[in-house]
Amino acid sequence: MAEQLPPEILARGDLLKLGAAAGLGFAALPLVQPSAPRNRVARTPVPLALAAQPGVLDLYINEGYLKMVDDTLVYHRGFGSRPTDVDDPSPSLTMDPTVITVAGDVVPSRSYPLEAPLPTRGTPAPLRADAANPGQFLIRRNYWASYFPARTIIAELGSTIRLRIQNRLGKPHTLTVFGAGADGGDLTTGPVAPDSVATLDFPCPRPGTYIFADPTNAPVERVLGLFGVLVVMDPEHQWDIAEDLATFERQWVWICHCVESRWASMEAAGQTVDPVQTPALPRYFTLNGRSGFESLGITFDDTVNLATEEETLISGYPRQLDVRQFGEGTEAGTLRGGQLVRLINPGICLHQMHFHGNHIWTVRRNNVDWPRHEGFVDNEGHVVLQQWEDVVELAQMDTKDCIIPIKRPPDAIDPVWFARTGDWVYPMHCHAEPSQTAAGGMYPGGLVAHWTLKGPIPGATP
Ligand SMILES: [Cu+2]
Repeated sequence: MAEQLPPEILARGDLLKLGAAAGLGFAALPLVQPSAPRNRVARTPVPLALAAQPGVLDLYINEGYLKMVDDTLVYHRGFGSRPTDVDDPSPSLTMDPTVITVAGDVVPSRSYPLEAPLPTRGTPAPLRADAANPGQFLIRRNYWASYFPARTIIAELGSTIRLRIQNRLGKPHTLTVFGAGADGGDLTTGPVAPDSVATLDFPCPRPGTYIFADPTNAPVERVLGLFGVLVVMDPEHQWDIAEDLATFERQWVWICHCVESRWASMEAAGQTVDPVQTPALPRYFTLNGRSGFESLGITFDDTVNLATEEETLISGYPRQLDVRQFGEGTEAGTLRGGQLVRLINPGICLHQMHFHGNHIWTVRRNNVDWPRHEGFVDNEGHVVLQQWEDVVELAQMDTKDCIIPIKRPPDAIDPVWFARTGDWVYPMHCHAEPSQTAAGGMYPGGLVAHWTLKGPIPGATP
C-alpha cells in the first residue's frame, strides 16, 4: 500500500480539489488516500443498525472525519446514534441527546424536562419586571426547559439505564461510566470485540454529572472522541441540582475537549499511539464540539448558530440574586437564583474557565457537595469552599456544577445601568492560553463562549 496522505493537514478545499481530480464528489472523501481501497475498514459483513428494543439506548462505536474550525478534516472515533462507516461524509460520532425516564422510556430529546416550555433561542423569558429592583426581573421558577448538547444522556433518578453498544471498529473498545456504581465505583462493559455488541444495564446513580468514555489505552481513545456525559436529574426536582441543593432557572452542559490530530492520523493509519512516546500536543479545543467562531454562534450557518445559542451561549434577564438561598423567590412562583452550568472536562488539558461580567459560584465538584463554611484546602492545594470565583479550574476528567447568577454586574454604576439599550454580552474564555487557539496559533479559535445579560424589555412594568 502506498503511503497515505495525513488527512488532518489537508484543508477541505484541497480535498475537494483532489476529489474533483479523481472525478469524485465530496461524499467520496476518504478516497483522497488514492491507494486505499474503498472498503479498507470493511470487515466481514458490516453490521447493520441494531433492531430497536424498548427502553434500550443504542450506541455505535464509529469512526470518521470531522471538520475542525479551520476546515481541516481530522479523524475521530465516537459513540454515535447510528451506524456509519469511515467514508461517510456525515459520520455519527456523537450521540444525539437522549432522555431516559423513570417510566422506562428512551426519548430522543435535546430538551428537559420533556413537557416544559422551550426558551426561545435558549433564553428564558422573565415573569415580569421587579418593582423593587429597577432594571431587573422576577424569574419564573420551575418553568423552562433546558437544551442539551450532543453526547448527553439525561436520566431520571429511579430509572434503569440500559445501553447497548455496537463496536464497528477493528480493535476492542470499552464503555465505562465513571463513578456511577452503587459504591461510587466505575461501571463498564469490559472490552467489546470488533463487530460485537455489549450491553450495560445499571440503576441510575444519584443526581449529578458523570463522564463516560473508552478507557482503552488511556487517554488515547477518549481523546479520539469516545466520550459522553450522563446527567442525572430527580424527576421530583427538575429545577434543582438535587433535592435540597441549588435551584436554577435553566441549566447548561458545557463539555470541554481537545483534539490531538497527530494521534488521530496515527490511529487512522492503523498504528496504536503510545502516549509516552508521542506526548499529546492538542491542536484544537472545543466546547460542546465547537471552537472559536463556531462556539460563539457566528458562522454562516443559522441552524448551527441557533443550536449553539440554545445549548451553549448562556443568557438570561437580570435578576436580584441572593446567594444565601438560591431557591427563595421574592414571591410565589419566582426565583432568586441564577442558572446552572455543568462544566465537564473529558479532555486531557486543564482548563481555567474565566467568566467576565459576573463571578460564578461552584456548588459541587465530581458530585461531591462543597461546604458553605468551614472550607479547607485539599491534598492537591485547592480550596474546597463555595464562594464567588472569577476563574474556575477544571481539571482533566473533572466535573463542576456552578451557578452563574445572571445579575447586574457589581461595577455597573447607576448611570451606566440605566442607560442600557440592549444586551450586554460578556466573554467566557479559558485562561490556559493554548486552548484559545486553533492549529497552533489561530486566535481566538479555541475554547471560547460568551454569556448574555439581556437588555431592557420595552414597556415592561412591574
Ligand atoms: Cu479572562
